[in-house]
Amino acid sequence: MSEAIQYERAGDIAVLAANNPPVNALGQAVRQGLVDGIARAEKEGAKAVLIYGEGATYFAGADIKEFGKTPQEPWLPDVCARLEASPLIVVSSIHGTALGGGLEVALGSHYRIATPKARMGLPEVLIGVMPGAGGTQRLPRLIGVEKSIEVITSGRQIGAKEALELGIIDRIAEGTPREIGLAYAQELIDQDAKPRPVSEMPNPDGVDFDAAYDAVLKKSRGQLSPATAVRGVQAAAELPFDQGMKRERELFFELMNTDQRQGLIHAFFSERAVGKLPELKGVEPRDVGDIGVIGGGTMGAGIATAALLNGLTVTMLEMSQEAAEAAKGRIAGNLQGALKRGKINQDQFTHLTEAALTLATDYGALSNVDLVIEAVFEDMEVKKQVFTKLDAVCKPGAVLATNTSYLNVNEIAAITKRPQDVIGLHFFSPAHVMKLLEIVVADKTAPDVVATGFALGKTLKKVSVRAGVCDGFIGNRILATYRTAADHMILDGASPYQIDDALEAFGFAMGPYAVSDLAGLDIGWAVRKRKRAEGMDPRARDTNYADRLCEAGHFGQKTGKGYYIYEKGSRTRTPNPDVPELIAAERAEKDITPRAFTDDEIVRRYMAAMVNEAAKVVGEGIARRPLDVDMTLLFGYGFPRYHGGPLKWADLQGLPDLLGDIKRYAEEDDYFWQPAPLLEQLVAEGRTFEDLNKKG
Ligand code: T1G
Repeated sequence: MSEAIQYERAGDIAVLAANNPPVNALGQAVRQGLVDGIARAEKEGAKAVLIYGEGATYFAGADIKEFGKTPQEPWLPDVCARLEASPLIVVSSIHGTALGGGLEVALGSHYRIATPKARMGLPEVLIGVMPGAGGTQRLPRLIGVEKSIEVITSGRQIGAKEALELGIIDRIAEGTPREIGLAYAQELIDQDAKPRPVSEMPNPDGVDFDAAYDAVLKKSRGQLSPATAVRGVQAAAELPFDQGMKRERELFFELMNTDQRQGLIHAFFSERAVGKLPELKGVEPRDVGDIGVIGGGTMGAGIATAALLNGLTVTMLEMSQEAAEAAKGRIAGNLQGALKRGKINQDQFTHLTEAALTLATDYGALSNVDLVIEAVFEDMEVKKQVFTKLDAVCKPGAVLATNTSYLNVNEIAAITKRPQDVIGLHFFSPAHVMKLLEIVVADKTAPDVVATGFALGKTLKKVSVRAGVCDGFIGNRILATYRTAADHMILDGASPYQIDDALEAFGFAMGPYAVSDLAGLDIGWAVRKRKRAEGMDPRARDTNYADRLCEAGHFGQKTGKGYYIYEKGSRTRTPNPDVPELIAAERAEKDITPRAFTDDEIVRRYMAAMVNEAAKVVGEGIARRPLDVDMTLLFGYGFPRYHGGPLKWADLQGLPDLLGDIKRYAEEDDYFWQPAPLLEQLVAEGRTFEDLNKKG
């Protein structure tokens, strides 16, 4: 018997306890242990078998680390079938999260009991596959086709109460999974209960599966797995069980062999790896309980909201009582959202806005906070004034953070007597919603201050990425480049609307011009003016047609007009007819004869610019690893998760072809298209960005 499944007898009940931390993933040893365990129970003449998980959870699914490797027997569908075919009463007792293959093992059992806090689901579509061990065949027999389609294509977790109501489980009981499992198994024995194979239940009624498939595909923005899973559920309605299992397996392996599965698995593991930096091993973060936020505008109020929602107390410092009250209003407005969604109740809302939040207009109020985040106007002089005051009033050891999105954190740190306590914490708007947090480490930032940044990010449930100091850090620096590539395509003949459509077909929720309308065209306008004032390289291709829009007061959604026109109060967009004229005028002014672009070329150029700049960011050490860039683009810039991130996408495309594209584009513009040294090195050495991730 493998130690991954521990076998013991409790009277007439054989107990199979999973012991494969941290999540009892169904690796080969666990699968073998279940098969050996059921055989031994039958041989010994037990009357029932109890299966449960030691530690944090029942089985949390197949072992994703085995994906892409040669599958080893016993295969999970066969394990589930073996349990189900047993003449003994097979009981699963669920706690923690029974997910994917874990729930499928439970569905292969005859009876299912759960603790009140147990959660379960079939999240396989979220990692690019679909249930592959009978989930699409057994679940519909238990809860029907429509509910199964919703559960499987959403991949959501279901609480024990809902699972009981749906009929996924038979019982909820307080106690350890072992206690409640043994009691339930004994009760079943006493009742002379019989095995109850789900596979012998009748086919569930069907629905219009083509309509269901189309609806799911439309919602998935190009991701294949949810819609493919619908076809698996269809087999449950239309085929005998064994044929349905074969159909499920076919569809499962179709998805297993897709780039999207590789992208989504990369995202899954990278999201967990990105916060693990070798240099932070063993470095203790400083305690943070009370924080100060300076500046209660959109960003500051969002940061304060995130902190309040995650158990921190906040002192909001503004220039005047009136401004502080306005900031409180913004915070209360944000918290109303959480109240409406049921994330907090009325008492918690009152506590957060009245007790956990303090308003102040004097820096002295910050003398005892553990960490301060300034979110004042993006101007170096203003930031320096703020940090000079913080340096004077904050207690020794307080962490002084700036939320700047591009200013030089070294320069800010240098104004203080404690540069080791200064760090950048770059939140993304809205700060209480967006998961990305760039932790910008200046030259003198102390390691335990970096660790404190990551600990704060964890408290705020952010995906934190370490960034070095440069203009735009990781995300905004790369954004500036791929956005410029799009602008160049417009000057050369593409339309902003074709570009938006092409990139939305690639998987972005919004194309770059729709995003600009959402963020406000005045932001890009300010950046263009700043770069012109700083002096641009004469080889850089500047563009001014959008300046004309801004000069006319058209800033996008907030003014109702930008690249698109927005009917009052609605988000639906129609192209602004003025824009093509402005573009044509600029092309004429620059003597450019426009040419046609295919959607493929648009995507290829846009992504080549993104990958090339990302390779520079990694090569210069601004980002620690390629996966750090991937997570930045996924969690801060709406990059399609099923591509895994720009550098995972690049690996999947093949770096030599991408470098070839860049060199070809450089023949037209060798200033913008300078191949990244790291990309050239990897191609020369026949290596991938993934090889660098493994180095860590
Ligand atoms: N396989 C391998 N490792 C896993 C794993 C899994 N299924 N789930 C988690 N880990 C690792 C994770 O990488 C991390 O490792 C550690 O466990 C703690 O995870 C046939 C084919 C269970 C809700 O998709 O949703 O079954 O970083 O940090 O926040 O139909 O992990 O410590 O080295 O996330 O408490 C379906 C995925 C698989 C569940 C726990 N199952 N996991 O969250 O901890 S496909 C899933 C989760 C399948 C069958 C198909 C979460 C969690 P490290 P963690 P957590």
